[in-house]
Amino acid sequence: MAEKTLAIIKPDAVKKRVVGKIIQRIEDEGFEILGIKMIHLTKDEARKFYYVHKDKPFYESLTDFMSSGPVVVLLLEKENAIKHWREVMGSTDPARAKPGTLRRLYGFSVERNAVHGSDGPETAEYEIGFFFGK
Ligand code: DAT
Ligand code: MG
Repeated sequence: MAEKTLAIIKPDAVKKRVVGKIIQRIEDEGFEILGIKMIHLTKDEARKFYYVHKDKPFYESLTDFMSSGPVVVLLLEKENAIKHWREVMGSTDPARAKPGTLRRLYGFSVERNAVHGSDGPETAEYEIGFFFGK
């Protein structure tokens, strides 16, 4: 069954000029791009998007980073899109991510890790609605 997920190319990857490489990988992995846009999140929007992490010690730093420059948000569709996209991204910490994964290739640190992906069906629904509406 086709499933949707939300991907973000984070400010560090945009600054590194690897947007094209990441989008090429998305297509090579068989995802259909149903929506794509570049936006610069405000601090408040970043806070809202990462609300589930509001009590974490890295919340302020993370939302500063995510509002520090433009990001590219993508609505992706594919069989098992959520799990597949998380596999392509790799572990949260680029140093621990498997070779060939996007975070290993382009991430810099646990915080500046190049890409985001929804972690489950409910999160995907919330995150897709957040950027693309219903
Ligand atoms: P993921 O993005 O792999 O789903 P997460 O949902 O646990 O990871 O965290 C969201 C983001 O928050 C993550 O991409 C980077 C940042 N983050 C997570 N753990 C962190 C930590 N220990 N220190 C700094 N930033 C962290
Ligand atoms: Mg997460």
